Amino acid sequence: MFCYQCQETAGCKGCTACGVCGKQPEVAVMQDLLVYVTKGLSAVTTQLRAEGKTVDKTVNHLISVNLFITITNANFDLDSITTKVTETLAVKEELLGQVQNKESLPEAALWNGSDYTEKAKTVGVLATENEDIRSLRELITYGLKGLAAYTKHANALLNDDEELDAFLQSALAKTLDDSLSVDDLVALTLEVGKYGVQGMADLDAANTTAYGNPEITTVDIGVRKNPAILISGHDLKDLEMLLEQTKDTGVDVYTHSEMLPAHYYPFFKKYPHFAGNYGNAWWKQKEEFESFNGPVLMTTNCIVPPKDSYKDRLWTTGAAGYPGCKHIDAPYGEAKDFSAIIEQAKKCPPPTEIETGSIIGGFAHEQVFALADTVVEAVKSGAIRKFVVMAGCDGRAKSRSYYQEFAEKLPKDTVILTAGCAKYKYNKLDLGDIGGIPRVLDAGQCNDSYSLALIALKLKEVFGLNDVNDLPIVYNISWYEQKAVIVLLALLYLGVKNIHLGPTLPAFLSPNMAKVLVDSFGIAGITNVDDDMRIFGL
Ligand code: FSO
Ligand code: SF4
Repeated sequence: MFCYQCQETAGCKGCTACGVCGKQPEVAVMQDLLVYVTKGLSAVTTQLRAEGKTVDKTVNHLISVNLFITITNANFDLDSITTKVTETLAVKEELLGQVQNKESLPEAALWNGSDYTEKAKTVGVLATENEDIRSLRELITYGLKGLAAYTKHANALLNDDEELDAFLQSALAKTLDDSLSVDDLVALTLEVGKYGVQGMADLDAANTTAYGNPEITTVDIGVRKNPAILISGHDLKDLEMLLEQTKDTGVDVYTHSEMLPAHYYPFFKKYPHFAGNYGNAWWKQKEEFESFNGPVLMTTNCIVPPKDSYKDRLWTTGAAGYPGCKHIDAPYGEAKDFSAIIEQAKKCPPPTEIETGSIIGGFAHEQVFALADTVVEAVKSGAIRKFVVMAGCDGRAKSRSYYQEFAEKLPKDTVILTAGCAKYKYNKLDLGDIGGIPRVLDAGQCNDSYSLALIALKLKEVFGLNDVNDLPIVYNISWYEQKAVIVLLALLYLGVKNIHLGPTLPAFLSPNMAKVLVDSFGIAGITNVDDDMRIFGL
């Protein structure tokens, strides 16, 4: 195996024996094959569109889910990944029969073998020899994986964007095209960012249409006395179904990690048994799932291989999977049957309290726009000197304590704008407020970084600036997996410069490609808190 798609990759170079995430080599190579056949299917759908034919949205959904399955910590289940390879090949063969001109199709579009394991070993990252081309192909593929994850959530809310799917598939196909130069692939990378903005806008529209606009909300982090289910990941439709089915059962529902922002949506406030948020970012789940005592439903990635003590309480749905853990699913638009989880919950003791108090969030675009006068006044008066975007992911690495220290040392006239699970490094600190505006404004999940971009664009308009980089906003972003890659590419597409990215730069950036990002966009790493404070002018 060779995998270097996430920030925790072994030695900042690549996982070769087994994933730091716990991914076994046979799973890693089968994921490589799933990416390969998905690219082959995408080449076929792209050719069909070029020939004027329509592609059914079930095929679009399959492609998005396949990519999502291969995101870090999403799916460790060899059987379900292998089944997806078979399903994808079958769909591809059927569509291939409709293609008139097959001459330009790549090998991946034509391959229909049965020796998956042997083939898988030949189609991984290292199959591309030129390290710059490899770097760009992987950067594009990882960005598309992140985009596919957001697309999948929008699809679950019956929001489809054929233009976006067509782009996603054509871009996937282009990563197989040996005629493309480094310059072509750099241009394609930026185009992926453009569609990243569109994909996050689609998901924002799907979420806010279904559940209303997030609003300032205080979320309880203690526990109640009832047995309960913990729901983690990013899929709000899954949460809605779970809340509906647990109504009047005596079972409470708590959010974990990236599901916390669900509390900010007006729709979910009508459920009295929606009890609060339990725990922290994904990587602390081994302790927290144990002490939660009840079942845990993983709706997306960020599964840590479970301890035996709670493995029988861990359930997956959607793109997530873990061998030995039960999986529940249903086609989009149909209800998933969570009754088995609810029955298990009834037999479990209530959660053990691990903290008390509350946290505040809900500062997505509409809520911040509603406060615009106060915010603008605070900036004009100098009460707020700078905004610091500290969005992205949290992770296991000790070096990430940098972000807590950075938040603690920020001058009192600065405000943190956050989204994603990175927030857990500072959303429980007592950083106070500025004239009633909390110093940590949480917009929501990582995809809600879209809100942070809208807020920046709004401020640019209010202050009559020509360039978003003239705003008093600095970017100190932490990344872990591929959704952060699409968020980064989206910000670059919007023209944001001088983003600092940590705790380490991606291993998949070759020295030349890292130089392109540094020279063209001012991307930089992090050093230490005190020096970085000076570099940021804080
Ligand atoms: Fe965190 Fe995991 Fe949302 Fe990621 S929960 S690390 S960026 O999946 O997706 O922020
Ligand atoms: Fe390694 Fe990250 Fe790939 Fe897991 S996802 S195998 S930790 S690079």
